Amino acid sequence: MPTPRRRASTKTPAQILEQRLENRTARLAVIGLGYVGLPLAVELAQAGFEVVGIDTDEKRVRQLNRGQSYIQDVPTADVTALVRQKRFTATADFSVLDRCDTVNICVPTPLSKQRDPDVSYIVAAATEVAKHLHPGQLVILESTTYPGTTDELVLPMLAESGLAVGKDFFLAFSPERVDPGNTQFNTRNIPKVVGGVTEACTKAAVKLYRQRLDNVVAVSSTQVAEMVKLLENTFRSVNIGLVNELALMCSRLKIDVWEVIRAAATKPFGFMPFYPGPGLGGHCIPIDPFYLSWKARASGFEARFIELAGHVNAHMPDHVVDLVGGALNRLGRSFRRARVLVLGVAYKADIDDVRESPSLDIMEKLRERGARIEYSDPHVPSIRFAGSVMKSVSLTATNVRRFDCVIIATAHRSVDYGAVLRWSKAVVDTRNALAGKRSAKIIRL
Ligand code: SAJ
Repeated sequence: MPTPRRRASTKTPAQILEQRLENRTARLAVIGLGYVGLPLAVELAQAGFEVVGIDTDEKRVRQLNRGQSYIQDVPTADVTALVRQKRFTATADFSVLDRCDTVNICVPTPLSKQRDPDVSYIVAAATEVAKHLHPGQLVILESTTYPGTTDELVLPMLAESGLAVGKDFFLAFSPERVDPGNTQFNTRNIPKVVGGVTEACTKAAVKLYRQRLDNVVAVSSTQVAEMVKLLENTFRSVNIGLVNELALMCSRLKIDVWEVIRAAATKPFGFMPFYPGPGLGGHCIPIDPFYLSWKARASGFEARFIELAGHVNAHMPDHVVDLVGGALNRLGRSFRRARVLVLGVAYKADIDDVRESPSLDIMEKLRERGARIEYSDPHVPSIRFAGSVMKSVSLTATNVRRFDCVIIATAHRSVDYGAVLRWSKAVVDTRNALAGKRSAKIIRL
């Protein structure tokens, strides 16, 4: 579609952008169409904007342009409708940025093999944005990262254009808070924190989000916005580490840690329950705190809570393996050639995501000890394990009876744990899925 010529204007770039956002004539771009970028692109398109999604994965681009969604929380019907209305298109071609007024960067920020921040995806995206940066453009980084990334890494790349931040273009950070599978909180109703390099940058970013999101919270800088997200997820990691350590203590003191937490949770203020488990999975909690501790260390500060919580959480798979060893011993078995079924490989209940799942750590440790491992997960039909494809075992009496020990590693709500207990010789329950059940076959975390 030919780009309509726009009359020269006496307005400032900020005023032009504000007007285009107000009247929905702004063209918006989202880089990275995963569990963060695609829901955002759909919300903005549903607000009436023309949105172009950019992803380097050509398969995803083709799927989206056929109107298909591959993200659990984004209905295909929504994508189909927006593609049909020409409100949303996908591409792998970054030159579309020449015609876009705003760009949201929603790319992965994993850890490197050395457990340091891997910001290569941010750098790759910012390199493309810099190539196509033009007056009046608003750039917002959403990927979880260490405080200072926006100002120290992205801004210099964009400033090389000679354009002035806060005057010619606008740059901000806004942490993603998407919780995949959460049916109550979604991209539209989760409060959105935004911090710009300058006040004008913050104002422009707030203006964009306020066109669609229910609650936008402006903060004074990109560093504050970056730190907000890291506090949120470090808070979880440290508190999970605390209850995991409490579980290890209670195990030695022969106290039921689950009963302790249940009773403590009756406190109507000043307490928030967290629960012990087989370890820490997912692409946020095991990773984000180490972005903060890395930055702290670079500034000469040792973030001991983060490191200690990481150590405690990373030890939990070993603790579970010890419990399995005890269960097998009581059956007169050793690990060698024992049959063990891992129930639940997703990293948390009722989702299909296995990234960083502690179940996989537990399976690997048991395999190293000579046990014969299989898994069952209604949400995960197959996984790659020990270099080959492993299929989920269907949960039947015949199948469960083949095993010497069953580990409840993720407690999906769709599973009948009473039946699993009846069919099992021994059950290591790491999620209190058998709460209230009394049996010598149960070994609880
Ligand atoms: N876990 C425990 N005990 C707990 C809570 C979690 O062992 O009490 C384990 C889970 O089994 C999982 C890991 O920790 O393996 C992470 O669980 P999570 O509940 O934190 O779920 P995530 O990783 O999906 O975290 C996301 C985060 N969302 C974003 O980063 C945008 C987090 O900030 C949310 O608070 C969290 O979802 C949520 O509340 O569901």
